[in-house]
Amino acid sequence: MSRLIIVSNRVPRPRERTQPAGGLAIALNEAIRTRETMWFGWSGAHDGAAGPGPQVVTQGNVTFATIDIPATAFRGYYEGYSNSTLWPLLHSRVGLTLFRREDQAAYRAVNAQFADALVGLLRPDDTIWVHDYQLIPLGRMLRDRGVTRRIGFFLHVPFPAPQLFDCLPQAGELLADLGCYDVIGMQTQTDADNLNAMLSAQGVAVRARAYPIGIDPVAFAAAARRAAAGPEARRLLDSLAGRALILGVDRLDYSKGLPERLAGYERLLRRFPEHHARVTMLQIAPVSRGDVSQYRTLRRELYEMAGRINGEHADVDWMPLRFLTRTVSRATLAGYLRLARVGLVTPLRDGMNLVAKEYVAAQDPENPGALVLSRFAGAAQELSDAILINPYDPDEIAEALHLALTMGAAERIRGWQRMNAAVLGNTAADWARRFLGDLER
Ligand code: ADQ
Repeated sequence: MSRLIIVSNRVPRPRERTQPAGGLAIALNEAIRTRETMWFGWSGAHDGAAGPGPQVVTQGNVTFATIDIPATAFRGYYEGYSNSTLWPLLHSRVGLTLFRREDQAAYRAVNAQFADALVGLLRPDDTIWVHDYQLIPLGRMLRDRGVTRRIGFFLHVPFPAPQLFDCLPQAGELLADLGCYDVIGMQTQTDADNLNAMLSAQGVAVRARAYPIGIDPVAFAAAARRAAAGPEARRLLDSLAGRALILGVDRLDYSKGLPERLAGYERLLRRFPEHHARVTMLQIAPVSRGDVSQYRTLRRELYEMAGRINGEHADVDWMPLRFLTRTVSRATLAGYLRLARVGLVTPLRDGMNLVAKEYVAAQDPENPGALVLSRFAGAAQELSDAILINPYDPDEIAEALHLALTMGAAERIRGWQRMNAAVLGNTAADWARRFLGDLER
């Protein structure tokens, strides 16, 4: 079998390499474990102290190769074009999208830096798999440098309707970049259809296909069982004093529909007073991209909303909402998900949303909770047995929460069994196998 080259913006940090923590590392775990792999990406450093060339470390059958990116180029590439142009646009948020020529130049320059450093590490028979919107031009840049091997690209985030993507001044160039890949993978058929409409209008021959990403549900369920009996879950459970837990877990990102979620919970408290002092909502939302101004504004808005909700509804012995912006370990998180009577996942747009699948995997089969899920998350395609909502309507969220909180065990078990079958039927390993199978065919 040829060597697999994974390219992503970030590679796992040294301490994550044996115990993968990030979504992509976990998803790729099996693919990398079973063949010789090189994982290439940004080191996390700007200074170039290690010299201009890539830093290469081999651990078992995986080689990690990383490069530093100068701070000024990084700002335009990452905070600028990746996270202030492509991220909002790909999530259909044209109003939040910044269009700056200098960011686009930095984005292409850093992609070229990736290509220059990677090309020197390649062997003639490598299979190359590029990940996500930060690296769309990389395939073409490798081709320009003489790479003829199979190169695949997977987009982890959604792709918007053609009319929206067309707002991007450099749309045509990015579509031509995508045309240089042998296989283009998207999370859902809708994303693939949106991109394909643009590719065909542009005269590009290659077509995107849907490869919905999964989790490792067996391992996650085992971790949830273990953690639910551990001290962290115990501490949470004791603090609830018998109240039902509604749990939300997301990066603090405007795509996740967090203000809409809090508004929905607030509406539940107003419209369904029978839940007063019987329910507690915990939202864990670690700060993400704190250097981008829209993210700082969002954080302020959420602090303000959380304060208001507690101020208006709390009692001396009951805080309706707990809002945390620190991260928790994956194991602890798995235990919390198992304790939650309701998993609340309300993105306005999301490529897949792995938290929804993790919530399902974490449940106790004898007494599972209910999942309230935005129909605009990719996961809604597979988890159609969740309580699907439109996250823009706080009343719909409130009604779904009321339904979830009052649903009998038999109905919860029925819904969970179907969702769990879907999660088990399409794992992270299946996803990687399907994509690589097509790429190497
Ligand atoms: P993200 O936008 O980061 O991923 P998601 O799919 O939910 O969103 O994955 C987040 C991962 O981080 C999950 O495994 C989750 O458990 C973990 N996580 C989230 N909040 C956490 C917290 N507070 N503490 C600890 N861990 C936390 C992007 C796309 C998604 C797509 C994935 C994978 O935006 O749509 O599903 O990539 O393709």
